[in-house]
Amino acid sequence: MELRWDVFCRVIDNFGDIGVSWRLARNLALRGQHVRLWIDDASALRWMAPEGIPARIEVLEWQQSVHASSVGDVVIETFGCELPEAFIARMAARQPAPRWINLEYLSAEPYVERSHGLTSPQFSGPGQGLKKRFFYPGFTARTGGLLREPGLLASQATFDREHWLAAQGIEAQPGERLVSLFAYPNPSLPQLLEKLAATPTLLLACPGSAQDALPSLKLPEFIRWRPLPYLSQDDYDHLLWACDLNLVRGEDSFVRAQWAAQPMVWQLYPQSDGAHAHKLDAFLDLWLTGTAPELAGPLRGLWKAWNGLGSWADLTPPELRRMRAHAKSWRDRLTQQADLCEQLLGFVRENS
Ligand code: TRH
Repeated sequence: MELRWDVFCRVIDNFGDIGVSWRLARNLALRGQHVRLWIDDASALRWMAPEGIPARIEVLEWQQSVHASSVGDVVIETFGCELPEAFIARMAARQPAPRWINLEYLSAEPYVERSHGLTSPQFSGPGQGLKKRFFYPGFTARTGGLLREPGLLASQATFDREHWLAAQGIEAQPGERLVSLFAYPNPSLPQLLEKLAATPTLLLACPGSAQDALPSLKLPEFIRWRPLPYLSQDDYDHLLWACDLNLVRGEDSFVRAQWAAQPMVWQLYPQSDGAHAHKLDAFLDLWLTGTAPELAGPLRGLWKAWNGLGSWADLTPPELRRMRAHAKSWRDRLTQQADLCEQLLGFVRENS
């Protein structure tokens, strides 16, 4: 089924909005779908997608959607970005009506399973008569799953780590492990470095707060670091595959670290009402279900401490070998689940 999709994205801050929308557009195009991505600030695509815009995708100015002469078969509103009223009015006038889907934020909290697939009929306003459906990504069978390209695992299996690292000019010394760091400003960076220092480490810092903070920190003896430029989305994946430990943040890099199946630590976007603490606990509870307490305890401790929600004192980071085994079994479990685009296509078919 070849459909026309209108995906709307508003960049609020950081790169998650555009990162997820772009990945969604690419995933749909890979499955033969046609996508118009309406976005208010596409500037990050210059580094996220330096290879250019693939066939079947158009990237368009958000404002132009007001004058669009047609509406696709499916309209995706990412993260409740509120479509322009003029576009909604065109949606309401279209015969048959387009399927209208709100793609929500990723969480492992219980409300996700309860809310996934719910419908909100529009009783008034320009969209009167339309139905908006809520689509929640997630980690369990009763959610919408996670974005994963069809060939992802096959590309991982043939990835040449040494070749990729050499091409980036990244050279680890013998015995040194590689750690990627993509983070929000985090006062715990010195404590993290202390904990990492037990093993010689080359820290690869992504642009942003880590690169800003590191030059003024006194590094423990066994830690070296180097800044990375913004990588394309594909090369950011390669970085995650190449590293022995990945510190990731937000939403999309967090998902990509799970596909990478390497040890990881997640930093959540801190919210003033503390909502991120519940979100973290919900994920840890699910992720660590059935994990031996000797691994689960230190992992939980490390993740909480990195998020400012637990103490660094007496914390011994778990062995990477054990973290890796856990990461692989979690990845294998996730791959049993239909990916987000497969589920989205099914959802659209069901609701036709
Ligand atoms: O940038 P983020 O912090 O975005 C976040 C999340 O969307 C979060 O849910 C939201 O509440 C908050 O913003 C406001 O982290 P995230 O989601 O990992 O997005 C980063 C994107 O950037 C992702 O698609 C990966 C991509 N990326 C690259 O392509 N190259 C790079 O070099 C780096 C560092 C990232």
